[in-house]
Amino acid sequence: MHAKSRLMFCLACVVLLIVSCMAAGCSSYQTPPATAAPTTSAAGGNTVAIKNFAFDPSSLTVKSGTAVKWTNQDGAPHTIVSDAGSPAAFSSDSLSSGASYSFTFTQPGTYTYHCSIHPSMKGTIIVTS
Ligand SMILES: [Cu+2]
Repeated sequence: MHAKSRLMFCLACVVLLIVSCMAAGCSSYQTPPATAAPTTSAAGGNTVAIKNFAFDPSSLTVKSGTAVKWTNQDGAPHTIVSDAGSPAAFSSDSLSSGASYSFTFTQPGTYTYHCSIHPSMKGTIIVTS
């Protein structure tokens, strides 16, 4: 192909891309997947699901003395490990699919934790008095 016609072909591709993008409203490029949105707890809940490589809800508020239960709904193994600055240390074994782990929070405070296998998985438990 001649260099100039190749350039014209590329330009046509770019124009096509822009037109099709405008027609679609670019919505598919701007809307993040639902699982990426931060989730908050439903009132009274004390369970956290682990699914799609995320803690759901990612932030859970419970009263002091509550046992929070995490259940792995993924096929991949996950752990629940408190961050270094957490008011209390907790650490689960590697949870296989369907396995769960519970920890009772007795001190008010903000507890952040993560999955030691997938450091991008982060969660927070807020304990109120
Ligand atoms: Cu994980």
